[in-house]
Amino acid sequence: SASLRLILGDQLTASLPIIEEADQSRDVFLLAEVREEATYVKHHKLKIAFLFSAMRHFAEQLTSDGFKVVYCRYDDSENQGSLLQQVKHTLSENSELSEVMVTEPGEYRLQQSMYQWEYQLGFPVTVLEDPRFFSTPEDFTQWAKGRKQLRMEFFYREMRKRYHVLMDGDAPVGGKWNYDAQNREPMPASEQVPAPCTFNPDPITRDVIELVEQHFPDHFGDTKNFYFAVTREQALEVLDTFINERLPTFGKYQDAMVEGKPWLYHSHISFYINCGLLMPKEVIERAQNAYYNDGAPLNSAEGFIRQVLGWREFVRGFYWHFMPQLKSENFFNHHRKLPAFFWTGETNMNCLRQCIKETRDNAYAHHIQRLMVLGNFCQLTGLSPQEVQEWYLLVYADAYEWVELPNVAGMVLFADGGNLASKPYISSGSYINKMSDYCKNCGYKVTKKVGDDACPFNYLYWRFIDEHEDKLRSNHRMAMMYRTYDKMTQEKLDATRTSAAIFLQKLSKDEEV
Ligand code: FAD
Ligand code: DLZ
Ligand code: SF4
Repeated sequence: SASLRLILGDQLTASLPIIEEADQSRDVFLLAEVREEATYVKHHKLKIAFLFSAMRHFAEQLTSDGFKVVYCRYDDSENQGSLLQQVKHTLSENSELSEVMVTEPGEYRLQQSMYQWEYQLGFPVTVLEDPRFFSTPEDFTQWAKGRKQLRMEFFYREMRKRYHVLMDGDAPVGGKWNYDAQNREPMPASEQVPAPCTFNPDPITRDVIELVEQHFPDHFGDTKNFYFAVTREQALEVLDTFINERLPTFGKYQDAMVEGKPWLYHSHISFYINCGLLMPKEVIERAQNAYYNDGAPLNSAEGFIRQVLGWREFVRGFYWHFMPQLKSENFFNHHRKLPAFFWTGETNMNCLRQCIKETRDNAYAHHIQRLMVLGNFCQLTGLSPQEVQEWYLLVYADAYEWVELPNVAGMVLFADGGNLASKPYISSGSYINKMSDYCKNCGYKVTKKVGDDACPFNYLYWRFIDEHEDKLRSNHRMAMMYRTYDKMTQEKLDATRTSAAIFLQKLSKDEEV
Protein backbone atom coordinates (compact mmCIF):
# COMPACT_ATOMS: atom_id res chain seq x y z
CA SER A 1 0.00 0.00 0.00
CA ALA A 2 1.11 3.59 -0.58
CA SER A 3 2.79 5.22 2.38
CA LEU A 4 3.39 8.77 3.52
CA ARG A 5 7.03 9.04 4.54
CA LEU A 6 7.91 11.92 6.83
CA ILE A 7 11.49 13.18 6.78
CA LEU A 8 12.54 15.43 9.65
CA GLY A 9 14.91 18.38 9.35
CA ASP A 10 17.81 16.38 10.81
CA GLN A 11 17.20 13.31 8.65
CA LEU A 12 18.54 14.62 5.35
CA THR A 13 20.28 11.37 4.43
CA ALA A 14 19.55 9.63 1.13
CA SER A 15 20.71 6.24 2.42
CA LEU A 16 18.14 6.06 5.24
CA PRO A 17 15.88 3.00 4.95
CA ILE A 18 12.83 5.25 4.72
CA ILE A 19 14.18 6.45 1.37
CA GLU A 20 16.04 3.38 0.14
CA GLU A 21 13.04 1.15 0.71
CA ALA A 22 10.49 3.53 -0.81
CA ASP A 23 8.51 2.67 -3.92
CA GLN A 24 8.93 5.59 -6.32
CA SER A 25 5.75 4.79 -8.14
CA ARG A 26 3.40 5.26 -5.19
CA ASP A 27 5.01 6.41 -1.91
CA VAL A 28 5.01 10.10 -1.02
CA PHE A 29 7.64 11.96 1.01
CA LEU A 30 6.75 14.85 3.26
CA LEU A 31 9.11 17.53 4.53
CA ALA A 32 7.58 20.39 6.49
CA GLU A 33 8.82 23.67 7.91
CA VAL A 34 6.61 24.01 10.96
CA ARG A 35 6.16 26.49 13.76
CA GLU A 36 6.25 23.83 16.45
CA GLU A 37 9.77 22.64 15.54
CA ALA A 38 11.08 26.12 14.83
CA THR A 39 9.89 27.55 18.14
CA TYR A 40 9.90 24.85 20.85
CA VAL A 41 12.92 26.86 21.79
CA LYS A 42 13.63 30.13 20.02
CA HIS A 43 16.40 28.77 17.80
CA HIS A 44 19.08 31.11 16.48
CA LYS A 45 18.03 32.68 13.16
CA LEU A 46 20.99 31.09 11.41
CA LYS A 47 20.01 27.66 12.69
CA ILE A 48 16.49 27.91 11.27
CA ALA A 49 17.72 29.36 7.98
CA PHE A 50 20.37 26.65 7.67
CA LEU A 51 17.94 23.80 8.29
CA PHE A 52 15.14 25.16 6.11
CA SER A 53 17.58 25.72 3.25
CA ALA A 54 19.12 22.25 3.65
CA MET A 55 15.60 20.76 3.77
CA ARG A 56 14.59 22.57 0.57
CA HIS A 57 17.73 21.46 -1.23
CA PHE A 58 17.22 17.90 -0.05
CA ALA A 59 13.59 17.87 -1.24
CA GLU A 60 14.70 19.15 -4.66
CA GLN A 61 17.19 16.31 -4.88
CA LEU A 62 14.54 13.73 -3.97
CA THR A 63 12.23 15.16 -6.61
CA SER A 64 14.90 15.10 -9.27
CA ASP A 65 15.68 11.51 -8.29
CA GLY A 66 12.12 10.70 -9.30
CA PHE A 67 10.34 10.56 -5.94
CA LYS A 68 6.97 12.13 -5.17
CA VAL A 69 7.60 14.86 -2.64
CA VAL A 70 5.28 17.17 -0.76
CA TYR A 71 7.22 20.11 0.63
CA CYS A 72 5.43 22.43 3.02
CA ARG A 73 7.03 25.84 3.31
CA TYR A 74 6.73 27.89 6.46
CA ASP A 75 4.57 30.51 4.78
CA ASP A 76 2.37 28.14 2.72
CA SER A 77 -1.31 28.79 3.28
CA GLU A 78 -1.69 25.03 3.84
CA ASN A 79 0.88 25.01 6.66
CA GLN A 80 -0.65 23.39 9.75
CA GLY A 81 2.02 24.46 12.23
CA SER A 82 3.03 21.04 13.56
CA LEU A 83 4.43 17.81 12.15
CA LEU A 84 1.43 15.77 13.29
CA GLN A 85 -1.12 18.16 11.83
CA GLN A 86 0.86 18.42 8.59
CA VAL A 87 0.89 14.62 8.28
CA LYS A 88 -2.85 14.53 8.96
CA HIS A 89 -3.48 17.20 6.35
CA THR A 90 -1.34 15.43 3.71
CA LEU A 91 -3.15 12.16 4.35
CA SER A 92 -6.49 13.86 3.87
CA GLU A 93 -5.35 15.39 0.58
CA ASN A 94 -3.96 12.13 -0.84
CA SER A 95 -6.57 9.40 -0.52
CA GLU A 96 -4.27 6.72 -1.93
CA LEU A 97 -2.06 6.93 1.19
CA SER A 98 -2.91 4.34 3.81
CA GLU A 99 0.00 4.31 6.24
CA VAL A 100 2.67 6.58 7.71
CA MET A 101 6.38 5.94 8.05
CA VAL A 102 8.97 7.96 9.90
CA THR A 103 12.56 7.43 11.02
CA GLU A 104 12.99 7.46 14.80
CA PRO A 105 13.54 11.06 15.90
CA GLY A 106 16.64 12.34 17.68
CA GLU A 107 14.75 13.90 20.56
CA TYR A 108 12.76 12.35 23.38
CA ARG A 109 10.08 15.04 23.13
CA LEU A 110 9.23 14.02 19.58
CA GLN A 111 9.60 10.30 20.23
CA GLN A 112 7.02 10.48 23.00
CA SER A 113 4.64 12.46 20.85
CA MET A 114 5.01 9.97 17.98
CA TYR A 115 3.88 7.12 20.22
CA GLN A 116 0.45 8.78 20.13
CA TRP A 117 0.34 9.39 16.40
CA GLU A 118 -1.27 6.13 15.35
CA TYR A 119 -4.17 6.82 17.65
CA GLN A 120 -4.35 10.50 16.74
CA LEU A 121 -4.18 9.90 12.98
CA GLY A 122 -6.21 6.73 12.71
CA PHE A 123 -3.58 5.31 10.33
CA PRO A 124 -0.86 2.73 10.98
CA VAL A 125 2.44 4.44 11.87
CA THR A 126 5.77 2.63 11.50
CA VAL A 127 8.85 4.09 13.17
CA LEU A 128 12.00 2.94 11.35
CA GLU A 129 15.46 2.67 12.88
CA ASP A 130 18.06 5.35 12.35
CA PRO A 131 21.20 3.47 11.28
CA ARG A 132 23.40 6.54 10.99
CA PHE A 133 25.21 5.94 14.29
CA PHE A 134 27.86 3.37 15.12
CA SER A 135 25.97 2.21 18.19
CA THR A 136 22.34 1.95 19.22
CA PRO A 137 20.81 3.13 22.49
CA GLU A 138 20.38 -0.59 23.33
CA ASP A 139 24.14 -1.13 22.85
CA PHE A 140 24.77 1.62 25.38
CA THR A 141 22.34 0.20 27.92
CA GLN A 142 23.93 -3.20 27.51
CA TRP A 143 27.40 -1.72 27.97
CA ALA A 144 26.24 0.29 31.00
CA LYS A 145 24.73 -2.71 32.75
CA GLY A 146 26.55 -3.58 35.96
CA ARG A 147 29.11 -0.78 35.62
CA LYS A 148 29.58 1.47 38.60
CA GLN A 149 30.79 4.30 36.42
CA LEU A 150 30.03 5.20 32.81
CA ARG A 151 33.18 6.68 31.38
CA MET A 152 33.48 7.74 27.78
CA GLU A 153 37.07 6.48 27.58
CA PHE A 154 36.06 2.83 28.08
CA PHE A 155 33.06 3.07 25.78
CA TYR A 156 35.35 4.57 23.14
CA ARG A 157 37.85 1.72 23.44
CA GLU A 158 35.04 -0.76 22.84
CA MET A 159 34.05 1.16 19.72
CA ARG A 160 37.63 1.26 18.46
CA LYS A 161 37.84 -2.50 18.85
CA ARG A 162 34.43 -3.24 17.43
CA TYR A 163 34.98 -1.18 14.29
CA HIS A 164 38.69 -1.77 14.12
CA VAL A 165 39.55 1.91 14.02
CA LEU A 166 43.23 2.83 14.54
CA MET A 167 43.91 -0.68 15.78
CA ASP A 168 46.97 -2.86 15.46
CA GLY A 169 45.48 -6.27 16.06
CA ASP A 170 44.00 -6.00 19.55
CA ALA A 171 46.14 -3.03 20.53
CA PRO A 172 45.66 0.65 19.77
CA VAL A 173 47.93 1.98 17.02
CA GLY A 174 51.01 3.55 18.55
CA GLY A 175 50.48 1.71 21.82
CA LYS A 176 48.23 4.25 23.52
CA TRP A 177 44.47 4.87 23.38
CA ASN A 178 44.83 8.56 23.96
CA TYR A 179 47.38 11.20 22.94
CA ASP A 180 45.84 14.18 24.70
CA ALA A 181 49.07 15.03 26.47
CA GLN A 182 50.21 16.35 23.06
CA ASN A 183 46.94 18.18 22.46
CA ARG A 184 46.98 21.03 24.92
CA GLU A 185 49.04 23.71 23.25
CA PRO A 186 48.03 27.34 23.22
CA MET A 187 48.23 28.93 19.78
CA PRO A 188 51.09 31.35 19.07
CA ALA A 189 50.03 34.76 17.72
CA SER A 190 51.98 34.11 14.51
CA GLU A 191 49.94 31.01 13.57
CA GLN A 192 48.28 31.37 10.15
CA VAL A 193 45.02 29.45 10.36
CA PRO A 194 43.57 28.53 6.95
CA ALA A 195 40.24 30.18 6.09
CA PRO A 196 37.21 27.98 6.71
CA CYS A 197 35.31 26.46 3.80
CA THR A 198 32.34 28.77 3.13
CA PHE A 199 29.52 29.09 0.62
CA ASN A 200 27.62 32.16 -0.42
CA PRO A 201 23.82 31.93 -0.17
CA ASP A 202 22.19 30.71 -3.39
CA PRO A 203 18.64 31.78 -4.38
CA ILE A 204 17.02 29.09 -2.18
CA THR A 205 19.02 30.21 0.84
CA ARG A 206 18.34 33.88 0.11
CA ASP A 207 14.59 33.17 0.09
CA VAL A 208 14.87 31.33 3.37
CA ILE A 209 16.91 34.11 4.97
CA GLU A 210 14.20 36.60 4.04
CA LEU A 211 11.56 34.30 5.48
CA VAL A 212 13.46 33.90 8.74
CA GLU A 213 14.00 37.63 9.10
CA GLN A 214 10.28 38.16 8.56
CA HIS A 215 8.84 35.37 10.74
CA PHE A 216 11.39 35.08 13.55
CA PRO A 217 12.43 38.69 14.22
CA ASP A 218 12.75 38.18 17.97
CA HIS A 219 14.95 35.09 17.79
CA PHE A 220 18.63 35.30 18.82
CA GLY A 221 21.27 36.45 16.33
CA ASP A 222 20.97 37.56 12.75
CA THR A 223 21.49 35.97 9.34
CA LYS A 224 24.41 38.10 8.13
CA ASN A 225 27.00 35.36 8.40
CA PHE A 226 25.33 32.65 6.39
CA TYR A 227 28.21 30.61 5.01
CA PHE A 228 26.89 27.09 5.64
CA ALA A 229 26.97 24.19 3.25
CA VAL A 230 23.36 23.29 2.42
CA THR A 231 23.76 20.24 0.19
CA ARG A 232 25.59 16.96 0.58
CA GLU A 233 28.08 17.96 -2.13
CA GLN A 234 28.94 21.14 -0.27
CA ALA A 235 29.15 19.35 3.08
CA LEU A 236 31.58 16.87 1.50
CA GLU A 237 33.68 19.83 0.42
CA VAL A 238 33.80 21.04 4.03
CA LEU A 239 34.92 17.58 5.10
CA ASP A 240 37.55 17.45 2.35
CA THR A 241 38.94 20.84 3.30
CA PHE A 242 39.11 19.80 6.93
CA ILE A 243 40.91 16.54 6.23
CA ASN A 244 43.42 18.21 3.91
CA GLU A 245 44.02 21.56 5.56
CA ARG A 246 43.13 21.31 9.24
CA LEU A 247 43.25 17.78 10.55
CA PRO A 248 47.07 17.58 10.75
CA THR A 249 47.06 20.51 13.17
CA PHE A 250 43.72 19.73 14.85
CA GLY A 251 45.18 17.86 17.81
CA LYS A 252 47.87 20.28 18.79
CA TYR A 253 45.52 23.28 19.07
CA GLN A 254 42.33 21.45 19.97
CA ASP A 255 41.94 23.35 23.25
CA ALA A 256 43.30 26.74 22.13
CA MET A 257 41.21 29.91 21.93
CA VAL A 258 42.16 33.05 20.01
CA GLU A 259 40.36 36.37 19.98
CA GLY A 260 38.82 37.12 16.58
CA LYS A 261 39.41 33.58 15.31
CA PRO A 262 36.29 31.52 15.87
CA TRP A 263 37.08 28.59 13.57
CA LEU A 264 40.71 27.60 14.24
CA TYR A 265 41.62 24.02 13.28
CA HIS A 266 38.24 22.55 14.16
CA SER A 267 36.29 20.64 11.54
CA HIS A 268 33.01 22.63 11.54
CA ILE A 269 31.13 19.51 10.51
CA SER A 270 28.79 19.15 13.50
CA PHE A 271 26.08 21.08 11.58
CA TYR A 272 26.26 18.54 8.80
CA ILE A 273 26.68 15.23 10.60
CA ASN A 274 23.86 16.18 12.94
CA CYS A 275 21.36 16.94 10.17
CA GLY A 276 22.41 13.99 8.02
CA LEU A 277 24.37 15.61 5.19
CA LEU A 278 27.51 13.80 6.35
CA MET A 279 27.77 10.32 7.80
CA PRO A 280 29.89 9.64 10.90
CA LYS A 281 31.24 6.51 9.23
CA GLU A 282 32.66 8.36 6.24
CA VAL A 283 34.11 11.01 8.53
CA ILE A 284 35.98 8.40 10.59
CA GLU A 285 37.15 6.64 7.45
CA ARG A 286 38.57 9.83 6.02
CA ALA A 287 40.40 10.70 9.24
CA GLN A 288 41.80 7.20 9.54
CA ASN A 289 42.99 7.23 5.92
CA ALA A 290 44.64 10.59 6.46
CA TYR A 291 46.71 8.98 9.21
CA TYR A 292 47.60 5.83 7.27
CA ASN A 293 48.13 7.35 3.84
CA ASP A 294 48.66 11.09 4.06
CA GLY A 295 50.89 11.64 7.03
CA ALA A 296 48.35 13.17 9.44
CA PRO A 297 49.91 12.87 12.92
CA LEU A 298 48.45 10.23 15.20
CA ASN A 299 47.65 12.68 18.01
CA SER A 300 45.45 14.64 15.56
CA ALA A 301 43.76 11.69 13.90
CA GLU A 302 43.13 9.93 17.21
CA GLY A 303 42.01 13.14 18.93
CA PHE A 304 39.50 13.84 16.20
CA ILE A 305 38.27 10.26 15.93
CA ARG A 306 37.69 10.20 19.68
CA GLN A 307 35.30 13.14 19.36
CA VAL A 308 33.18 11.44 16.73
CA LEU A 309 33.48 7.73 17.55
CA GLY A 310 33.81 8.33 21.28
CA TRP A 311 32.06 11.43 22.56
CA ARG A 312 29.36 11.74 19.95
CA GLU A 313 28.27 8.11 20.26
CA PHE A 314 28.65 8.11 24.02
CA VAL A 315 26.47 11.18 24.60
CA ARG A 316 23.73 9.80 22.37
CA GLY A 317 23.62 6.52 24.27
CA PHE A 318 23.81 8.45 27.52
CA TYR A 319 20.90 10.67 26.49
CA TRP A 320 18.50 7.83 25.78
CA HIS A 321 19.66 5.93 28.86
CA PHE A 322 18.96 8.82 31.23
CA MET A 323 15.97 10.55 29.69
CA PRO A 324 13.61 11.94 30.77
CA GLN A 325 15.11 12.59 34.22
CA LEU A 326 18.34 14.03 32.75
CA LYS A 327 16.45 17.15 31.79
CA SER A 328 15.37 18.01 35.31
CA GLU A 329 18.54 17.06 37.23
CA ASN A 330 19.94 19.71 39.56
CA PHE A 331 22.61 18.16 41.78
CA PHE A 332 23.83 21.49 43.19
CA ASN A 333 20.35 22.92 43.53
CA HIS A 334 21.23 25.92 41.37
CA HIS A 335 18.51 28.42 40.49
CA ARG A 336 20.10 31.67 39.34
CA LYS A 337 18.61 33.17 36.21
CA LEU A 338 20.65 33.58 33.06
CA PRO A 339 22.16 37.10 33.01
CA ALA A 340 21.01 39.41 30.20
CA PHE A 341 24.52 39.61 28.77
CA PHE A 342 24.22 36.03 27.54
CA TRP A 343 22.10 37.60 24.78
CA THR A 344 24.08 40.76 24.18
CA GLY A 345 27.67 39.87 25.01
CA GLU A 346 27.87 43.11 26.96
CA THR A 347 30.18 42.30 29.83
CA ASN A 348 33.62 43.43 30.87
CA MET A 349 34.78 39.84 31.08
CA ASN A 350 36.50 39.64 27.73
CA CYS A 351 36.50 35.85 27.41
CA LEU A 352 32.72 35.73 27.81
CA ARG A 353 32.23 38.78 25.60
CA GLN A 354 34.17 37.17 22.76
CA CYS A 355 32.54 33.76 23.08
CA ILE A 356 29.01 35.14 23.28
CA LYS A 357 29.52 37.50 20.36
CA GLU A 358 30.95 34.73 18.21
CA THR A 359 28.04 32.51 19.20
CA ARG A 360 25.62 35.26 18.21
CA ASP A 361 27.39 36.00 14.92
CA ASN A 362 27.98 32.42 13.75
CA ALA A 363 25.66 30.12 15.75
CA TYR A 364 28.97 28.36 16.48
CA ALA A 365 31.62 28.23 19.16
CA HIS A 366 34.20 25.54 19.48
CA HIS A 367 34.36 23.03 22.28
CA ILE A 368 36.62 24.74 24.77
CA GLN A 369 34.70 27.99 24.44
CA ARG A 370 31.46 26.13 25.18
CA LEU A 371 33.00 24.17 28.02
CA MET A 372 35.69 26.16 29.77
CA VAL A 373 34.53 29.75 29.23
CA LEU A 374 30.74 29.75 28.90
CA GLY A 375 30.05 26.49 30.72
CA ASN A 376 32.59 27.16 33.45
CA PHE A 377 30.91 30.50 34.13
CA CYS A 378 27.43 28.94 34.23
CA GLN A 379 28.62 26.38 36.73
CA LEU A 380 30.64 28.69 38.97
CA THR A 381 27.81 31.22 39.23
CA GLY A 382 25.15 28.60 39.89
CA LEU A 383 22.87 29.24 36.94
CA SER A 384 19.73 27.15 36.69
CA PRO A 385 20.46 23.99 34.66
CA GLN A 386 17.17 24.30 32.83
CA GLU A 387 17.89 27.88 31.74
CA VAL A 388 21.40 26.97 30.67
CA GLN A 389 20.15 23.94 28.74
CA GLU A 390 17.66 26.03 26.85
CA TRP A 391 20.31 28.60 25.98
CA TYR A 392 22.71 26.01 24.55
CA LEU A 393 19.91 24.30 22.64
CA LEU A 394 18.87 27.45 20.87
CA VAL A 395 22.11 29.33 20.21
CA TYR A 396 24.09 26.72 18.23
CA ALA A 397 23.23 25.60 14.70
CA ASP A 398 24.41 22.07 15.55
CA ALA A 399 22.24 21.74 18.66
CA TYR A 400 19.70 18.96 19.12
CA GLU A 401 18.74 17.86 22.55
CA TRP A 402 20.30 14.38 22.26
CA VAL A 403 23.77 15.92 21.95
CA GLU A 404 23.30 19.23 23.75
CA LEU A 405 21.75 17.94 26.97
CA PRO A 406 24.40 15.40 28.03
CA ASN A 407 27.07 18.00 27.33
CA VAL A 408 25.31 20.68 29.36
CA ALA A 409 23.68 18.74 32.19
CA GLY A 410 26.43 16.12 32.43
CA MET A 411 29.71 17.67 31.34
CA VAL A 412 29.29 21.37 32.07
CA LEU A 413 26.95 21.46 35.07
CA PHE A 414 27.49 18.09 36.76
CA ALA A 415 23.74 18.37 37.30
CA ASP A 416 23.41 14.58 37.25
CA GLY A 417 25.83 14.26 40.16
CA GLY A 418 28.52 12.52 38.14
CA ASN A 419 26.94 10.00 35.78
CA LEU A 420 28.82 11.53 32.87
CA ALA A 421 31.81 13.29 34.38
CA SER A 422 33.99 12.13 37.24
CA LYS A 423 34.27 15.67 38.59
CA PRO A 424 32.97 19.13 37.67
CA TYR A 425 34.89 20.75 34.79
CA ILE A 426 35.76 24.01 36.52
CA SER A 427 38.75 26.28 36.46
CA SER A 428 40.00 29.63 37.62
CA GLY A 429 41.16 32.36 35.23
CA SER A 430 44.62 30.89 34.87
CA TYR A 431 43.40 28.07 32.62
CA ILE A 432 41.66 30.55 30.31
CA ASN A 433 44.76 32.71 30.33
CA LYS A 434 46.95 29.77 29.45
CA MET A 435 44.78 28.55 26.58
CA SER A 436 43.75 31.92 25.09
CA ASP A 437 44.78 35.51 24.49
CA TYR A 438 41.52 36.87 25.95
CA CYS A 439 42.95 38.14 29.23
CA LYS A 440 45.16 40.80 27.72
CA ASN A 441 42.09 42.69 26.48
CA CYS A 442 40.06 42.27 29.63
CA GLY A 443 38.76 44.79 32.14
CA TYR A 444 39.80 42.37 34.89
CA LYS A 445 43.24 41.21 35.95
CA VAL A 446 43.73 37.49 35.67
CA THR A 447 46.62 37.56 38.14
CA LYS A 448 44.52 39.13 40.90
CA LYS A 449 42.60 36.78 43.19
CA VAL A 450 40.24 39.12 45.03
CA GLY A 451 38.93 42.68 44.83
CA ASP A 452 37.06 44.79 42.28
CA ASP A 453 39.47 44.30 39.44
CA ALA A 454 40.34 40.64 40.08
CA CYS A 455 39.34 38.09 37.46
CA PRO A 456 35.93 36.83 38.63
CA PHE A 457 36.79 33.26 37.66
CA ASN A 458 39.47 33.29 40.39
CA TYR A 459 37.26 33.98 43.40
CA LEU A 460 34.21 32.25 41.90
CA TYR A 461 36.27 29.08 41.55
CA TRP A 462 37.22 28.98 45.25
CA ARG A 463 33.78 30.06 46.29
CA PHE A 464 32.38 27.05 44.39
CA ILE A 465 34.80 24.68 46.14
CA ASP A 466 33.84 26.31 49.44
CA GLU A 467 30.08 26.38 48.81
CA HIS A 468 29.80 22.77 47.67
CA GLU A 469 32.21 21.18 50.08
CA ASP A 470 29.49 18.83 51.37
CA LYS A 471 28.93 17.41 47.93
CA LEU A 472 32.48 17.41 46.59
CA ARG A 473 35.01 16.74 49.31
CA SER A 474 34.48 12.99 49.23
CA ASN A 475 35.17 12.90 45.47
CA HIS A 476 38.76 11.68 45.31
CA ARG A 477 39.31 13.52 42.01
CA MET A 478 38.74 16.74 43.96
CA ALA A 479 41.27 15.86 46.64
CA MET A 480 44.01 18.10 45.32
CA MET A 481 41.70 21.10 45.24
CA TYR A 482 40.57 20.49 48.81
CA ARG A 483 44.17 20.18 49.95
CA THR A 484 44.84 23.64 48.55
CA TYR A 485 41.56 24.90 49.98
CA ASP A 486 42.48 23.57 53.42
CA LYS A 487 45.68 25.59 53.30
CA MET A 488 43.89 28.87 52.62
CA THR A 489 44.09 31.32 55.51
CA GLN A 490 40.81 32.44 57.04
CA GLU A 491 41.59 35.95 55.84
CA LYS A 492 42.00 34.78 52.24
CA LEU A 493 38.87 32.70 52.42
CA ASP A 494 36.88 35.66 53.79
CA ALA A 495 38.17 37.93 51.04
CA THR A 496 37.25 35.33 48.43
CA ARG A 497 33.76 34.97 49.88
CA THR A 498 33.27 38.74 49.95
CA SER A 499 34.41 39.28 46.35
CA ALA A 500 32.21 36.43 45.18
CA ALA A 501 29.19 37.69 47.11
CA ILE A 502 29.52 41.17 45.62
CA PHE A 503 29.86 39.76 42.12
CA LEU A 504 26.94 37.35 42.47
CA GLN A 505 24.74 40.05 43.87
CA LYS A 506 25.46 42.22 40.84
CA LEU A 507 24.70 39.28 38.61
CA SER A 508 21.37 38.67 40.31
CA LYS A 509 20.40 42.28 39.72
CA ASP A 510 21.65 42.09 36.14
CA GLU A 511 24.05 44.93 36.85
CA GLU A 512 27.11 45.34 34.66
CA VAL A 513 29.88 42.83 35.40
P1 FAD B 1 35.36 19.47 16.24
O1 FAD B 1 36.10 20.04 17.38
O2 FAD B 1 36.02 19.52 14.93
O3 FAD B 1 34.99 17.96 16.61
C1 FAD B 1 34.61 17.02 15.62
C2 FAD B 1 33.25 16.44 15.87
O4 FAD B 1 33.25 15.65 17.03
C3 FAD B 1 32.13 17.43 16.04
O5 FAD B 1 31.62 17.88 14.80
C4 FAD B 1 31.10 16.61 16.81
O6 FAD B 1 30.30 15.86 15.92
C5 FAD B 1 31.95 15.65 17.62
N1 FAD B 1 32.08 16.10 19.02
C6 FAD B 1 33.11 16.77 19.57
N2 FAD B 1 32.91 16.95 20.89
C7 FAD B 1 31.72 16.40 21.17
C8 FAD B 1 30.95 16.27 22.35
N3 FAD B 1 31.37 16.75 23.52
N4 FAD B 1 29.75 15.68 22.26
C9 FAD B 1 29.30 15.18 21.08
N5 FAD B 1 29.98 15.28 19.94
C10 FAD B 1 31.18 15.87 19.98
N6 FAD B 1 27.93 19.34 19.82
C11 FAD B 1 26.91 19.26 18.97
O7 FAD B 1 27.04 18.67 17.90
N7 FAD B 1 25.70 19.82 19.28
C12 FAD B 1 25.50 20.47 20.45
O8 FAD B 1 24.40 20.95 20.71
C13 FAD B 1 26.57 20.58 21.36
N8 FAD B 1 26.43 21.25 22.52
C14 FAD B 1 27.49 21.33 23.38
C15 FAD B 1 27.31 22.02 24.58
C16 FAD B 1 28.35 22.11 25.48
C17 FAD B 1 28.15 22.79 26.77
C18 FAD B 1 29.59 21.52 25.17
C19 FAD B 1 30.72 21.60 26.14
C20 FAD B 1 29.77 20.87 23.98
C21 FAD B 1 28.74 20.75 23.07
N9 FAD B 1 28.88 20.09 21.85
C22 FAD B 1 27.81 19.99 21.00
C23 FAD B 1 30.14 19.40 21.52
C24 FAD B 1 31.17 20.23 20.72
O9 FAD B 1 31.41 21.44 21.37
C25 FAD B 1 30.71 20.46 19.29
O10 FAD B 1 30.37 19.24 18.70
C26 FAD B 1 31.81 21.11 18.46
O11 FAD B 1 32.21 22.31 19.02
C27 FAD B 1 31.32 21.30 17.02
O12 FAD B 1 32.29 21.94 16.26
P2 FAD B 1 33.20 21.16 15.22
O13 FAD B 1 32.35 20.39 14.28
O14 FAD B 1 34.14 22.16 14.65
O15 FAD B 1 33.92 20.13 16.19
C1 DLZ C 1 15.47 22.16 14.48
C2 DLZ C 1 14.37 22.10 13.49
C3 DLZ C 1 13.75 23.28 13.06
C4 DLZ C 1 14.23 24.61 13.48
N1 DLZ C 1 12.72 23.25 12.22
C5 DLZ C 1 12.27 22.07 11.74
C6 DLZ C 1 11.15 22.01 10.88
O1 DLZ C 1 10.53 23.00 10.56
N2 DLZ C 1 10.76 20.80 10.42
C7 DLZ C 1 11.39 19.65 10.77
O2 DLZ C 1 11.01 18.58 10.30
N3 DLZ C 1 12.44 19.68 11.62
C8 DLZ C 1 12.89 20.85 12.11
N4 DLZ C 1 13.93 20.89 12.98
C9 DLZ C 1 14.55 19.62 13.40
C10 DLZ C 1 13.70 18.89 14.42
O3 DLZ C 1 13.47 19.73 15.52
C11 DLZ C 1 14.38 17.59 14.80
O4 DLZ C 1 14.10 16.66 13.81
C12 DLZ C 1 13.91 17.05 16.11
O5 DLZ C 1 14.26 17.92 17.13
C13 DLZ C 1 14.46 15.66 16.40
O6 DLZ C 1 15.85 15.68 16.52
FE1 SF4 D 1 38.18 36.01 31.34
FE2 SF4 D 1 39.31 36.53 33.71
FE3 SF4 D 1 40.80 36.47 31.53
FE4 SF4 D 1 39.07 38.44 31.88
S1 SF4 D 1 40.85 38.02 33.13
S2 SF4 D 1 39.40 37.32 30.00
S3 SF4 D 1 37.40 37.40 32.93
S4 SF4 D 1 39.69 34.78 32.42
